[in-house]
Amino acid sequence: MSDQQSTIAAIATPAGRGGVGIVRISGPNALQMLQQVSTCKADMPARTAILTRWMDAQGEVLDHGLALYFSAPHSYTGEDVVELQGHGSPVLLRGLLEALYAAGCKPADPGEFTRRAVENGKIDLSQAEAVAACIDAATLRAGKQAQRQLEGAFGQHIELLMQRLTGLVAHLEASLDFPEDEIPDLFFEQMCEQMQQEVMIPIESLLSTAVLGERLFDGAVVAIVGAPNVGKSSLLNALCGRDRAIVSDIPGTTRDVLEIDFEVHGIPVRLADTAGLRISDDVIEQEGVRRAELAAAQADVTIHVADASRPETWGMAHNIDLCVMNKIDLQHDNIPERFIPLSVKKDADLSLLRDALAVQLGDSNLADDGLLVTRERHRHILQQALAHLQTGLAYIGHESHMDLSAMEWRRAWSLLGSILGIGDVEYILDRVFSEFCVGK
Ligand SMILES: Nc1nc2c(ncn2[C@@H]2O[C@H](COP(=O)(O)OP(=O)(O)O)[C@@H](O)[C@H]2O)c(=O)[nH]1
Ligand SMILES: [Mg+2]
Repeated sequence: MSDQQSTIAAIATPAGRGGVGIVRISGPNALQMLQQVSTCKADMPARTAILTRWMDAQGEVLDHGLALYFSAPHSYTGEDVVELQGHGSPVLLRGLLEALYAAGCKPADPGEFTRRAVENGKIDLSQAEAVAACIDAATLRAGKQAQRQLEGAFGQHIELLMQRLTGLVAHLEASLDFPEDEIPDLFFEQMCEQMQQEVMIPIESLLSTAVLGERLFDGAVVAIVGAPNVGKSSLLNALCGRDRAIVSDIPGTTRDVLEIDFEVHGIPVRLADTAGLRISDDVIEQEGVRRAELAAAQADVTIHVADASRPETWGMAHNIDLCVMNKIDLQHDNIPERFIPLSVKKDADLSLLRDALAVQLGDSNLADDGLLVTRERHRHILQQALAHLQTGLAYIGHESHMDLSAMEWRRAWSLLGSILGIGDVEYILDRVFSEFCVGK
């Protein structure tokens, strides 16, 4: 539990210089702290921007700018909150922070503002995680998904499943008090059917989005492999739209693994170009080949590039996810179906390859994202909850085991609740907020 009696302060804007820098204060004495360090008066109105000056502990002016006051509970944290917006000078912001500490503020822990928002019931834990996800999002698509979760859509869906589960558990528990022959034959059958349709299938369909959802935020590593001189480096340059890798007609040009970040349909991808796979006497090239093989083994997706004019480059010993037949400008007959045909040099239309890559990365529905499971934490919980629901289902109808069903289902309910931060979740909060930045 964060110590909510204290008033905390932190710089909310990123480290370094910038146009504007913001210091945030939250807690019961926020307004008093503001008065101590600035020219603001005690009757400062809430939700109004006031131009003010703030001073260091010796009374010397540090900066001037806007003061905003949000009175509890109508604020981000649910407590009294003050924001001071001054110049984005790291030294002056630091000076203000020191003045606030001298006045009695405590330094905020990473994510403490958001943690207080959760503890005060302003947002649920999945929304708090979405705050971090939205800040960390590497692509616009990921950012939009984080926004959706921040607005509460994911949490509301979980809440709905919990409500249905509560209804079913209550129904089952009520039946435990009746003698068996008074319960209609279809009662348990219908209950199982309802449990599956209304709770388990929705959880399964949520889980089916996890590969894409997690990739959207964690990214994926894609390795390009193949024989020397087939056009691997040309493909990397074309895919990322920059002239990054050296392209030449001399086999064995690429030796180190060259990595570049780009995105495919809004999924962050680290693309690795590698040395051409062949037997070589050159020790440096041998090392390049070893690294290429390692990169392929570690990648989430491997793209094998072959040269249409050289059939000896078409075969591949490794586990390959996608096959590209390059240089079809030179030769385009008898190309096996598993290859995506293209010519990087002559007509670099990479849309087919991009789409195929997106599918490999879990993006089978290129239209609307809807709700996605974007965190390992959520996926684990949903998997566990589903397992308990299944176990509970198996006990149903066995007279002596019915209370076990209810127990399993209640366990699933608590698990779902831990997604939202409901229940005894102190350790979960500690873990979730340890990943936050200070000032958020
Ligand atoms: N004709 C033709 N040549 C290509 C094509 N793509 C790449 N090349 C040429 O093939 C040679 C090897 O390319 P590079 O990208 O360095 O291959 P890597 O060794 O697999 O990385 C270079 O001379 C490229 O210009 C293509 O689609 N058609
Ligand atoms: Mg190369």
